[in-house]
Amino acid sequence: MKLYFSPAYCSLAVHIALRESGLPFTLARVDTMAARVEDGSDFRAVNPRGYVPVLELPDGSRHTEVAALLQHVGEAAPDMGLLPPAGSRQRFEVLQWLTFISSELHKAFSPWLFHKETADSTRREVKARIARRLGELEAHLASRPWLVGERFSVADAYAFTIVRWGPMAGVSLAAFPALQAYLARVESRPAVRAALVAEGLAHV
Ligand SMILES: N[C@@H](CCC(=O)N[C@@H](CS)C(=O)NCC(=O)O)C(=O)O
Repeated sequence: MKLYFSPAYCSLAVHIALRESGLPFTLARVDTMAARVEDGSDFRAVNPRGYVPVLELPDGSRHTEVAALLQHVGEAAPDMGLLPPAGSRQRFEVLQWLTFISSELHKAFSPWLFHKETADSTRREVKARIARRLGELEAHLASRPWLVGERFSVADAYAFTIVRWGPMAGVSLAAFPALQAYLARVESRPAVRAALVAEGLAHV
């Protein structure tokens, strides 16, 4: 598999899941602003929508949408426990968290807080909304190590990726100690660390 990514973007979630899965993969770094892949090729030819992540499968087909890609990676490595068995209550919970993170957090941060054109009034409202959603995560994680059950899942890879944007986007995590501890817990995982180092977000 080949992952088209940009450092610290939402593609980090899929990158983490791939490293956690133990599956073989390669990385292709993308400059989304310039629509260029690191080899100089046109990224619009890879994804006409212009965004990462894109996951290219061994058969050459290309796929998008973080939540779907995470499910694919989890299913491709069933022994790693990144995605609970189909039909189980825990699978249902992981799917709920993936959807919640995608629609309530990811798409609140991006594009609203990452574009200088966003009006201050909109920015304030979006930040307040994100803070309310982070408050829900804080309450949930105050009594458990991971979003679902006793194991790290693809939902944690996604939550980590998006919640860590908070301080960069002016959303303080100071009021969320359980979330801060959660970020540190996720970051201490060797596969997560390796993904951060590979993206230039942490040092060896
Ligand atoms: N619906 C897509 C959105 C992906 C997305 O928002 N990607 C952002 C980075 S987090 C991006 O590449 N933005 C650049 C652009 O849209 O030009 C998904 O869920 O995967």
